[in-house]
Amino acid sequence: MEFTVLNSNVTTEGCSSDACGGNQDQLSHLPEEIRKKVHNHPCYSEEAHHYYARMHVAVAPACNIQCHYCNRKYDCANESRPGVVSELLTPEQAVKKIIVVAAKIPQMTVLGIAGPGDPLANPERTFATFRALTETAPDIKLCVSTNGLALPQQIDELLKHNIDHVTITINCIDPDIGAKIYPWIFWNNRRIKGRKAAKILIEQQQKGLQMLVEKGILVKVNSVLIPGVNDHHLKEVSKVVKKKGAFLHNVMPLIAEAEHGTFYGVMGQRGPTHTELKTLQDACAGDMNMMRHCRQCRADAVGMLGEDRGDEFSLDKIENITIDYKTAMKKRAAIHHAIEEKRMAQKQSAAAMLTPDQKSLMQEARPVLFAIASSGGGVINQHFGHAKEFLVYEASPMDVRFIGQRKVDLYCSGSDSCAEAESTLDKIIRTLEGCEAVLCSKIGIEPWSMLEQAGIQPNGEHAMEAIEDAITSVYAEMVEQGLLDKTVAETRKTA
Ligand code: CLF
Ligand code: SF4
Repeated sequence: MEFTVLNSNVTTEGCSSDACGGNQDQLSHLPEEIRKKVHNHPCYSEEAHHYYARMHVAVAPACNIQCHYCNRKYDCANESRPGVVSELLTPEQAVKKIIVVAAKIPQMTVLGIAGPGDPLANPERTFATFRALTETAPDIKLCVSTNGLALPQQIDELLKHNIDHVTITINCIDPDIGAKIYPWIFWNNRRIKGRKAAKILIEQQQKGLQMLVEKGILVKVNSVLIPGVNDHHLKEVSKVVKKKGAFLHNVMPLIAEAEHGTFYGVMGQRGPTHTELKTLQDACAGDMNMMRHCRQCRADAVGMLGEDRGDEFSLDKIENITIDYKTAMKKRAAIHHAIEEKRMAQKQSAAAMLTPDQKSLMQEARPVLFAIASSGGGVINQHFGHAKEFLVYEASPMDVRFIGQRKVDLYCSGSDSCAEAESTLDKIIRTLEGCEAVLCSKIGIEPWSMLEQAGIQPNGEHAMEAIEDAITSVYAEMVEQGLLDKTVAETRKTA
């Protein structure tokens, strides 16, 4: 499965390179055919994730390897939030659920199978689901995420289902490092352990990657950053997979909590800090396109990245719903068309908003990090107190670019919890370290003054504006007001 972990302490952030793969404009150099494949895939295009949703169906319970960060009895600790996959589905149940979700959440463009085990270790269930969907819902993109062990043998079957996107989790290319991550694999009806097991897994992953690339399938490589185990090795992994034609690399933080019952959790293996993750992502970005907006989804996630609407679509809730999918498909197409028009409108260059004087002033300005409260649509549309995460952008004289997201506890979760709000706010302020402004649709007086004291400027004046446009105008104001003459540390000191 794809490694998706919830870790409130660690977030992905930090692209400062032109190579950052998620941004649609940065994909503009790609051939039209490839851009078509990624333009509405919320994982392969950073811009698309503001507009389009994905869903996973948990049809694949078994796994053919063991990772030290996984305990599927506690859900897969690196695949999802703590808690179990709510429902394991048969392919028939999965297809019914997908059709209902596609009709009710028309911006859902991609169906992924990512667990809770490995999709290709459950080929009958995985391919039965894909087969049925190819026939009934041809407008939904199909996506699969695998550890790669069974990949080479399954490529022909994958090709039959018109799958354009495959994720392989590759944590190493060195069997000695692999032996510290994978205690065993199940291969040719035998359990194989240690270095030998890691060597087979690595060979299969690399072979599968090459075969997919040869067939024109876009491959994303996920890597779990495990400090002290593969942290110094992942840059090399990035280089090698890029050379072999991987489209995107997604370096994700290890989550290892003792309560998950994973080997690493129990042994006290820590996950990376913000800085360690960012440093490695930046280092890898020199070699290839990096994904920065991964939300480490559950294996049964439904909705926009970062949200999970799975509860709304449990089997008991959809049991009596009947969908005429041909009609639903027409409505979906119309809604996608409207989304594309909105995207085009928002694409107008933010830089074009600036006067020549502002542009000249900004030439020498230092970069600034902005935290954005947005619930989607590429606009600033969320109350500070309702944000579960903040999108972090870096504004510089060159451009405005997305660099990651930071998860936070809800500041405002109802009147009963106000006593806790202050400490939650302290935590949020710590999480927003390095950001100099927060743009949101609204914000209360209390958080406003605490943010100001911490040297972070709150701003609620750009509600419903496109994120990049709002950042550009606030950045220009900061330059004009001389606020950037000081360093971030000096600003904090005087606040
Ligand atoms: Fe799912 Fe993965 Fe396909 Fe996306 S998720 S199978 S590529 S449709 Fe996306 Fe979720 Fe990160 Fe995965 S944000 S965990 S990268
Ligand atoms: Fe768990 Fe298997 Fe996924 Fe590893 S590949 S994280 S063992 S389900």
